[in-house]
Amino acid sequence: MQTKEINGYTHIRYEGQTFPKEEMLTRSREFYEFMDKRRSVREISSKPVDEQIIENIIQTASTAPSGAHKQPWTFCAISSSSIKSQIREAAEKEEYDSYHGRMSDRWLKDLEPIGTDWHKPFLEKAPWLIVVFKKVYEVADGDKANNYYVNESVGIACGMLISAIHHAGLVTLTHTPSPMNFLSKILERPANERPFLLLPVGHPEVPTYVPDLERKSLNDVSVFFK
Ligand code: IYR
Repeated sequence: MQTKEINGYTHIRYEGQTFPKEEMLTRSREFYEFMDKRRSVREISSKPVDEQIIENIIQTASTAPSGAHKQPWTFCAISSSSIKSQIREAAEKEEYDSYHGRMSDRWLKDLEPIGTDWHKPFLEKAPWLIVVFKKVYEVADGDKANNYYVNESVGIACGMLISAIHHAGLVTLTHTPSPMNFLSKILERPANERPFLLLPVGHPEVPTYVPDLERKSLNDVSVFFK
C-alpha cells in the first residue's frame, strides 16, 4: 500500500470510487429521487427490527466527518420496553409543558399543519429508540479536553443516521423534547455527554399518513456563482 508521512503520521492512499460522467449524472439524480421519498413518520408500527440492522445504521452514522476526527458522539439504541416507557413518560411531561405555555403562539401555529401535540405514543411503540448524545469533552487521565465543532459533527452524523434508516427501508422522526436532560438520567450517561436528538426507528404503520408538504425548489435554496 502506498503511504506518505505528514508530521510524522502515516497517510494512506485514498482509493475513492469514480464513475463516468453519464453515470455520475444518473447516480446523483437517482439518489436525490430516493432521498426525496424520505418523510418524517410519527405512526411507527411495533413490528420488530433486527438488532443487526440498527448496528449497521449506527456504524454508518459514525462514518461522519467530525472535528479533528474526535467522533464526539454516543448512540444509545433502546429496545427495552421498560426504558422506552420511562422515556415516554418523562418526554410527555416536558412536551405537555411545552405545548401548554413554553412554546409561542407563532410556534404552535407553525406546527398546526404537521399535526403534532404532546402525546408521543411512538416512544413506546417503535421497536427501537436511538438517543444521540454529543460528547462536549473527553476525559483522559482525569483531564478534560474540549472537543471541536461538536454540534456540527453530531448534526452531520444525525443526517447520515437518518439517511441510513431511510436506505434500510425504515422510518424515523427527529424528536426533540425540551429540555431533555431526563435522557441523561434514564440512560445513566456520564457528565461529558449531553442529549442531542431522539429518533424512534421502525416500520411505518399501514396505512400511514404524512402532511402534504412541498419542498423548496432548487432556486429557493441555492445560489450558483459561475
Ligand atoms: N418538540 C415538540 C415540538 C415540535 C417542534 C418542532 I420545530 C417540530 O418540527 C415538531 C414538533 C414535539 O416533538 O412535538
